[in-house]
Amino acid sequence: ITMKQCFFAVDLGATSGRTILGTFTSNGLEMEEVNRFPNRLIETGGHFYWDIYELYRHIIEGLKKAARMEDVEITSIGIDTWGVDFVCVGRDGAFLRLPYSYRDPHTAGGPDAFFTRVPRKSVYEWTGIQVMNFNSLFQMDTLRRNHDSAWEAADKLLFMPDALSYMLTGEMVTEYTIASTAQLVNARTRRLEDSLLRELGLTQAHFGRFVYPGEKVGVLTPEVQRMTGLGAVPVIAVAGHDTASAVAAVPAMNRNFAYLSSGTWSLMGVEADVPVINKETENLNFTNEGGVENTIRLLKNICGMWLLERCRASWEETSYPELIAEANACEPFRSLINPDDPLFANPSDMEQAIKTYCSDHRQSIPGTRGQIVRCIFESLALRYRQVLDNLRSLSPRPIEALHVIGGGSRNDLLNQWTANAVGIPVIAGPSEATGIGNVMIQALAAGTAKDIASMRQLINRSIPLKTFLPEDAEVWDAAYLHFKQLTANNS
Ligand code: LFR
Repeated sequence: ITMKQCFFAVDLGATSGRTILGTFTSNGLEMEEVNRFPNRLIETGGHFYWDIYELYRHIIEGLKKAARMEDVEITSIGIDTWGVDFVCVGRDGAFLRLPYSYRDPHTAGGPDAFFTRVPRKSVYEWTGIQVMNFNSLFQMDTLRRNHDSAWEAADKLLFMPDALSYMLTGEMVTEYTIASTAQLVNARTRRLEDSLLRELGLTQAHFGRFVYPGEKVGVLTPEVQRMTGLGAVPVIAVAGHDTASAVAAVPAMNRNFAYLSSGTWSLMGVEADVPVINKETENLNFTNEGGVENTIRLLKNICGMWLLERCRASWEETSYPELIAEANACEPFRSLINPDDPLFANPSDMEQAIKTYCSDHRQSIPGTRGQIVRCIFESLALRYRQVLDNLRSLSPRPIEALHVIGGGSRNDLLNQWTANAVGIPVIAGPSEATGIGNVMIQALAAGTAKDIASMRQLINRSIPLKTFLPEDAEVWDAAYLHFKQLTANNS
C-alpha cells in the first residue's frame, strides 16, 4: 500500500476548534476533518478562562483517530490559535493556572495605565500594533499590578499555540506571528522588544526559544506517543496565530487585494512587505501583525460573527441558513449598530445589548430574530466599507478585490451585502483558510511546496470560490452616510 503523506493541522478558534488532515494530491490540496469540538469561556470568581487541558484532550483524541486511519502517514503536526492569550509556567514546567481569556474585563483601562509609564506613541512606534485592552502587553501589566499569584510565580510565559506544542513535545518556543499579537515584538527587528519587557519586569529568558513559521519545535513526547499510537512525529511551529495562517491561504493570483478573515472576529487588511507605522495608522489604530514569509499583516479588528454567535446561544443554536433566511425577509436598514461599540465586547445578553444600542441612538428597536440578524449583517457590511476606505489610503498597493475567507465566507447574503457596501468584487472562500494555511507552512517545512505564492495558486485551482459583484450602489451609499453619522466619534 502507498501511504498518504498527511499534515495534521490543529486550528483553535475562540468558539470552536478542529483538527484536520491535509494532503497534496494530483487534484491539489485535500482537507479532511478529523474532529471538531466547542471551545467555551469559563466564568468563575469574576474572571473568564480557557480550559487548555480540555483543548489538549481533544487534540489527543484527534491524533489517536488519525493514527488509526488506514494509508495515512502523519508527516508533521502544526497548531494555530486565536491571538494574545498565554499561560504562566512555573519553574517545574507546570502550568500555574488556566489562561485568562481576552474577554476578561480585568484589562479595562489597562492601556491608559501602561501609557502613564511608557508613552503610547513609543509603544506604537516600536510594535505597530493596534491598541486593544486585551493585548498580552496589557494583560500582563494588569496581572503585574494586581500581584496575581500565577504571574508572580511564573518562570516562563507561553502563548496559546506554543503552550499546546509544549504539552505535545516538552519544548518551549515563542513563535513570531503569535508573539506579534502580544504587542511585545518590535515590528522592524522582529524580536521581543527589551524596552517593553523591562516595564513588565521580564527578560527574554521568560520566553521560549524564538522561532519563525516553519521551524521545528520538537517531536511528540513518549507520553503522547503512547497515548496516541503515533511515533516521534515532529511538531512544526506554523503561523501560530490563526489569522496569519488564514491570510497565508488567501487564494489570490496577484497581490492587489484586501482580505477579510471572517470568524468570531472580522479581520480586514492587506499584506505589506514592511511595517506601515505612521501618524495615520496610529490614529486609525491599524495593526502591523507578523505574517508568513516576512510579510506584515496591516489590518484592523472588527467585531465579527461574535455578535451573532452570542445571540444564537440564546436562540437554541438555530441553524445559520434559517437565521439568514429570516434576515433576508426583513425590511432593509431598519436599525444599525456600530459593531465595535464596547457595549458588545462581552455582554451577558447580546440581543438586549443590540436593542439598548438602537434605543440609545433613537432608532427602531429590532423585535424579531430576523430583524436582529439583519441589523448585524447590514451594520457589518457598512463597517467593512468604512475600514476598507481607510485601508485604501494606507495600503502600499491598489485594492482590486476583497477576499473573504474563514467560516463567515459561507454566508452568501452577507457576502453580497459586503460587495454592495464596498463596491468591488468579493471573492468568497476557502472557509477553512486557517487550517489550509497551517498545512501550507508544514508543507513548506517538509519541502513539499516551494513558496506561498505558488500554493495560493494551487488553492485557487483546487477549491471552488464564489464571486459577488456589487449591486444597488445608491441604496448602500445612502445607508453608509447614516452609518458614518452613527459612528462619527470612533475610529
Ligand atoms: C481571530 C483572532 C484575532 C485576534 C483575536 C483575539 O481568531 O486571533 O486575530 O485579535 O482573535 O485573540
